[in-house]
Amino acid sequence: MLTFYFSKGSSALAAHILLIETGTAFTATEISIPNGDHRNTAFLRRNPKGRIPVLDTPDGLLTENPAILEYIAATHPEAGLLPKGPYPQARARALCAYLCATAHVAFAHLHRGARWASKEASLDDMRARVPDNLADCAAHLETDLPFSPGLWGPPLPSAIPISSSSPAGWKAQASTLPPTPNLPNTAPQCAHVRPCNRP
Ligand SMILES: N[C@@H](CCC(=O)N[C@@H](CS)C(=O)NCC(=O)O)C(=O)O
Repeated sequence: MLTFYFSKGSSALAAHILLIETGTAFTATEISIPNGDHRNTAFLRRNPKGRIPVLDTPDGLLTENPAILEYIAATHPEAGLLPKGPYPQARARALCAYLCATAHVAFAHLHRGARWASKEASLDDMRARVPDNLADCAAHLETDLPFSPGLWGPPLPSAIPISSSSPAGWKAQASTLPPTPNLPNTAPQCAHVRPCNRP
């Protein structure tokens, strides 16, 4: 039995969706980021990084969205979540890496700037850049990355783009984003293709 640690409205949604869609037996434990549960001693013992999501597997703990998503894909080959062949697989990993290491970090500059700077003026400056940086990410995802059936599961890899980059964050910035008809950038838009992806 797996245990999945999540916070509502966080990037944990992507893995949560895949756990449900693959019919995995798991227990979900809420660690509320708004309530500060991710900084509690008990949770920090589990994940000293103090981040969500965490997946407790029979082999040990897993952190980092791309690793957790790939673990679910690898343990459910019948679900066809990871495409076949080195190049399609590398493209799928490129998508997850971009969301995790670029888009998510761009959004983190809104509320987590203190990780990188301490002067109030620097924090203000970082916050001010968030809409443009997220718009760049959305435009890049819209045009350059593959959103085809078969990439992280049919009919759309919806769980990955909207969730690994924090649906709440994208939604908060939605008015500043360029039109992205190929990129389902809010949870409600994806609800019809991935029914468990409801806010
Ligand atoms: N690189 C990590 C990032 C995880 C992460 O930053 N998660 C956010 C929630 S979306 C979090 O735990 N935030 C709490 C904090 O930054 O203190 C991943 O992809 O899993």
